[in-house]
Amino acid sequence: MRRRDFLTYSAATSFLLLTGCGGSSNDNTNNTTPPPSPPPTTPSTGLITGEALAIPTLLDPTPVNGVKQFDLAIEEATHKFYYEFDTNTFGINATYLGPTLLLRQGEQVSINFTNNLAETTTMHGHGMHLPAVMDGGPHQLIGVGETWQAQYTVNQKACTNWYHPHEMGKTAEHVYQGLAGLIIIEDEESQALDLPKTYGVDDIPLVVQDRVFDNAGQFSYTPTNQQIMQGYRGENFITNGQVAPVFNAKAGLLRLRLLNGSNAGVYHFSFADNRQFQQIATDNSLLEQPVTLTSVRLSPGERAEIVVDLANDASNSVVLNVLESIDQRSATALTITVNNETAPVTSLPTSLTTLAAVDPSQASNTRTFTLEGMGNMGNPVLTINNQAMDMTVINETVPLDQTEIWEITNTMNMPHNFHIHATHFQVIDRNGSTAQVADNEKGYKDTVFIPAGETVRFLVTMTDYADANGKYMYHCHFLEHEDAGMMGQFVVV
Ligand SMILES: [Cu+2]
Repeated sequence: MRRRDFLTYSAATSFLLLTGCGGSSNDNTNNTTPPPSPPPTTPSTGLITGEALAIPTLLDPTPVNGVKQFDLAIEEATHKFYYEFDTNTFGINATYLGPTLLLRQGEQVSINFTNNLAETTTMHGHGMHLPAVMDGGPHQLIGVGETWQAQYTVNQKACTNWYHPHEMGKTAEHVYQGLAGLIIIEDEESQALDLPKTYGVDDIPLVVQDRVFDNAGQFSYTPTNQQIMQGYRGENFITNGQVAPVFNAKAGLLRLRLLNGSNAGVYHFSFADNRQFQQIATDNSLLEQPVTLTSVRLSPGERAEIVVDLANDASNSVVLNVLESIDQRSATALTITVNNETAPVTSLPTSLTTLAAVDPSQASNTRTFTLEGMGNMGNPVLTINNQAMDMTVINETVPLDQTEIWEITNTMNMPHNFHIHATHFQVIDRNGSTAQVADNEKGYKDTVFIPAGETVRFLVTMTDYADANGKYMYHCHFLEHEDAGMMGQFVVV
C-alpha cells in the first residue's frame, strides 16, 4: 500500500470507528424497563434523510421489428431533496437521474433520447462498445425538441455502464443538474452464474454524487476558477438522488452496483463495521475471481459491483459509508436494514469469467499522454499533451486490430483520471510496477485513477468500428477538467 493511500484509509478507518459507536436503539438484551422515549418528531425543514431507497425504474423496451426500442425524455423537473424546497433539476423520465436500461449481448437496440430541455445536450453511452456516430459524444448534439437515436448491436461482456450528457463545455453542468442513468449489460455467462441478480431486490444500483445547495435549496453549480482547477465538490452526498436512504434486504448476499456519478469526488466506499466484502466486477467486466476488500476506491465515472454478505445480520442494520478523499468528507451512503427472510443466494462462485491475458509484448506501439495544467487561476486551461480539446482537431489516429500501450502521466499536484470511449482497456502497471495494480482493477476498465505525479500504462485494442470520420473521446472524467480542455479526440482506421 502506498503511503498516500495509507493516509486515506487511516482517515476512513477513524471515521468508521466514530460512526460505529452511534449504534442502533434495537438493543433488547437489557431487561430493565426503558425510560419512556420522547414522542417522535417529524422534521419540517432541512434535507430529507432516511427515506426508502429509490430504485431507478427498469425501463421496458418496445420490440419493433426485432429491435428493442427504449424511449427516454430529457426534461426539466423539480425534485424533493428538502422538506421545504422544490429543487430545480433535470431528469430523464424522472425528476432526477434516469431509468436503468437492461441490455443483453447480441441484441439490437434503439435508444431514443428526446430533448425537452430549453437547450441542446447530448447523451453518451459511457463504457459502451459501439460505432463513434452512436457514441453520443460532443458531435452528436440533440437540439431542443429533437430526438436522437443510438442504434447498435450490444457487443461486449456483462457489466454496469451508464449514460450521461457529453456536450462540449457543458458536461459538468448537465450531469450536475441530474442527467445520468445506468445501463446493465448481461451475457450468457453472467446469466448462468449463481449471483444475486434480481434487480431492485438483491441487485441494487447505487449512483452516488455530492452536491452544493444554496439557501433556497437549489443546486449551486457556480465553480470559481479555482474550483474548475481543483474540481467542484459539495458537502452533501446523495445516493440515487436521496440523502442517506434506507434499503431493506434479506439475510444473505446483496449485490450493489456502485457508480461514482460525481463531478470531481474521489470516493472510498466501506461498511461502518469495517466488514469485508467482495468486488465482483470493474467498469467493463466481471473480475476473474471475487476480490476481498474492506474499502473500494472509485474516481468519477468508475463503477464497481460489490457483494456483501448479510447472512448474520437479520434484524440489524448495516451501513455503507462514503469517504471523499480529496476534501476528507464522509457520509452515510446507504443504511441496509436486514429482515429475517433468507436471501436466494448465500455464497459466491469462485470463478466468474475469463479475461484476456495482459501481455505488453503483444503491443505494436506505445502512445503517451501527459496531463497538464496551463493558464492560470484567472483562466484555467487543462491540457493533454499540451493541447486543449479542439472539436476540429483529430489528436490520435489508432489502427484497427493492433494492440497498443497507452501511457498516461499526471504531471500535476492533484489527482486526475483517464477515460476512453470506444472500448475497454486493461491496466498493465502503475509507475512501472505491476505490483501496484490492485487485484480489483484487473478486470476490463474504461476509466483509471491517476494520483498526483503518477503514471499508469494500459493495454488497449480497437477491435471494431473503423471510421476515419468517427470521433471518439479520451479525457479526464473529473468533469470540470474535461470541460476546461483536458480531452482529446481519436479515430479508428
Ligand atoms: Cu482531471
